[in-house]
Amino acid sequence: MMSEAIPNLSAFDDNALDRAFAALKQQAGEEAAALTSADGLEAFKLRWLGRKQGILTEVSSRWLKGAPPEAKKAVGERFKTLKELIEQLREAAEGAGPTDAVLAAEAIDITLPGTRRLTGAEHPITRTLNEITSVFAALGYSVGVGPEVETDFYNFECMNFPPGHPARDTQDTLVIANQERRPLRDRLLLRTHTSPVQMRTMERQPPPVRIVIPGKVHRNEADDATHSSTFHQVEGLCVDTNITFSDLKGTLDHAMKALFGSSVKTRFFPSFFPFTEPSADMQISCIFCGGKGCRKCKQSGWIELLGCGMVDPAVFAFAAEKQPAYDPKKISGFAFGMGAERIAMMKYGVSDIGQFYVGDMRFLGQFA
Ligand code: FA5
Repeated sequence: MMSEAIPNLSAFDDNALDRAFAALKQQAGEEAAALTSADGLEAFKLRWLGRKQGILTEVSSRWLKGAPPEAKKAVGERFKTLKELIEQLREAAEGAGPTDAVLAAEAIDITLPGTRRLTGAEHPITRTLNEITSVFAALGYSVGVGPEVETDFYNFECMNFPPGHPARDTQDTLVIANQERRPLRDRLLLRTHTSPVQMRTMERQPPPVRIVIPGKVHRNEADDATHSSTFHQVEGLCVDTNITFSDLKGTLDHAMKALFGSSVKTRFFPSFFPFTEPSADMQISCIFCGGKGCRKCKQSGWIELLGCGMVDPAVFAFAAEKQPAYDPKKISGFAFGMGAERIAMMKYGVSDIGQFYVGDMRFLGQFA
């Protein structure tokens, strides 16, 4: 087929050569202009540039090689410009992108309704954890994490829970099965609070320590409107020289004002935790009635929010086994722990804790 694409040359003078090459140039230009598809472009390249049977190969072997020696230079120059033209046409066609015909075939109907994408949002518990941690981050606290599957040692023993303490009871703690052959302190359980991360932190670094630890905890409890067997806590620990109960009160009072508004008041009641001495429960003035008394605060004007206290010397003694600088004679500290769900329920007016876990879009969508 290609042999018919170019005629035989009978004369090799300039005029004859100009005419012959001009005819090919015109032909190539017309064919390139008519290209409408990627397939057409491929065919054009094959027809003109194909190595075995392309027209340029044909011109080279029949017109150039077949030329008498005195005409070779004249044919060669014209061949070169023809080749350049074909290359330019190819490049232009390739760079032009899809032609109108291709675009028309691929066009979408913009009048069709689109696919509505749901916008993701932070889960209210995640948001609450972030809000609490950022209040303390602004006070220079760092943020830490610890394992959810914990040993009896970290969850209980080093936190000064005496043997037989009710929280060790399997009624309250979810333990990992088949651990009976291990010593008690190595047995695994689902941590019941974030307090074990206090010890993990102190074992890693000498004082001073200022850290908040958000995390998930588990207890073997029946679910009801205000209790869940899986919930979240934020732990706090501050250890340095001369840390007093006033520092604890000042820090938590500031944090509550940052979380709930500057008019919120705090008060502290004696309480008990094995790992703090003295221990306290902290209450805030009711954020619903401002302290006057309402149904939410059971007419008391106050809402209990967290447990706290000064770190018990017995806890420092465990830390000192790995970090001698935790000498209770030289340093002191306070710790606190709060439930994130309870705070989120208050902040967002949620009356059933279970709403946080069921993944109901009608509930979660309100936080988007
Ligand atoms: C503790 O867990 C202590 N580790 C807190 C602490 C840390 C005290 C450091 C002193 C120093 P408690 O068992 O009270 O304490 O739990 C703390 C908070 O977790 C409670 O105030 C409550 O808000 C939340 N909480 C407890 N049980 C549940 C539950 N079943 N569902 C949802 N929230 C709960």
